[in-house]
Amino acid sequence: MSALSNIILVALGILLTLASLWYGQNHHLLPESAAESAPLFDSLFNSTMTIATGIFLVVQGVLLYCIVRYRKRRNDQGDGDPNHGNVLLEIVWTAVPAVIILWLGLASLDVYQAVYGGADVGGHIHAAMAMESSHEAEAGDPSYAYTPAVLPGKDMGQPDLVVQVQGMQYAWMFTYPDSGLVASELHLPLNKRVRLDMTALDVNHAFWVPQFRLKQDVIPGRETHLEFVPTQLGQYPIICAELCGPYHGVMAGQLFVDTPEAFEQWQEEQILAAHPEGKAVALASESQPSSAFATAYQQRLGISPSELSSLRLHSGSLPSAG
Ligand SMILES: [Cu+2]
Repeated sequence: MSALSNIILVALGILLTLASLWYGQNHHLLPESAAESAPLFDSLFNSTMTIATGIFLVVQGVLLYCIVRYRKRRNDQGDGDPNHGNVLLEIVWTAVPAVIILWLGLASLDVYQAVYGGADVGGHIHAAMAMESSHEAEAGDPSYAYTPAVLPGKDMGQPDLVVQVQGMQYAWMFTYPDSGLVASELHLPLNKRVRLDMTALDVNHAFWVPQFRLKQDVIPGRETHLEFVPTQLGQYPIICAELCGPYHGVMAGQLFVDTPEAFEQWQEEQILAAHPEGKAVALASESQPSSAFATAYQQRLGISPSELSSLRLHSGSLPSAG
């Protein structure tokens, strides 16, 4: 090879590396990231994208070069030079992908363990639950007794909030055990560690929030978990990522990341809406009856301020609204 073609080859290599690195960071294929662990996935994805771009450019470049360089020329009736293998080339194109695959595998494991803490998030059949369900089957009871599972060896610190998630054809249901609130929307406070304890009521579903880079199967008779910290205020779609029936495509929920204050207020409003008998109590016990919060409820319930002040109810019967 001449010195000139060596220089051209090195220059092409540098150009190709730069192009791959640039595209790996600027592909815009991912939605915004809104959870603490999302950047880990993103950096792994970007690295994969960088490598894939490099390989794509090399393969397409060599292909184009060969098409032009070894094209059939006029009056050329020959078959080209006889080539029989190239041991060095074969070693290189076996070793390079092997190293890449190995590295990707290890890096993926790293990210997986960082996000899921090495816990068996895929859900395992708990011995007790398996026994329980087999007893029920014997007894002819089709209903399944749901037992909360213990997270095996997960060391992420205690979550600030636990929400039970139930997937069913074709909706998501969220239960907040601390307040007893059941909602069709998932509201979470910003920058708090959340654990979702998930199960399905009928068939397999999958809980997927693309902006959080989290996806987890939701399975009847098992409990699976997700643990994460939402880091960006906003509204995000919850998508069912497991074909679960004819209306699987419409099985979508909404996830709201609220400020802690807005989260508390939402919870109070939901509890009030779910317990109409508690509304008058809440209004009567509201320390500032003229606040926007109370006023809204007065108007909605059609209670006049004089009626409100005549209410003599104690606040003890209000379900824990704060
Ligand atoms: Cu589903």
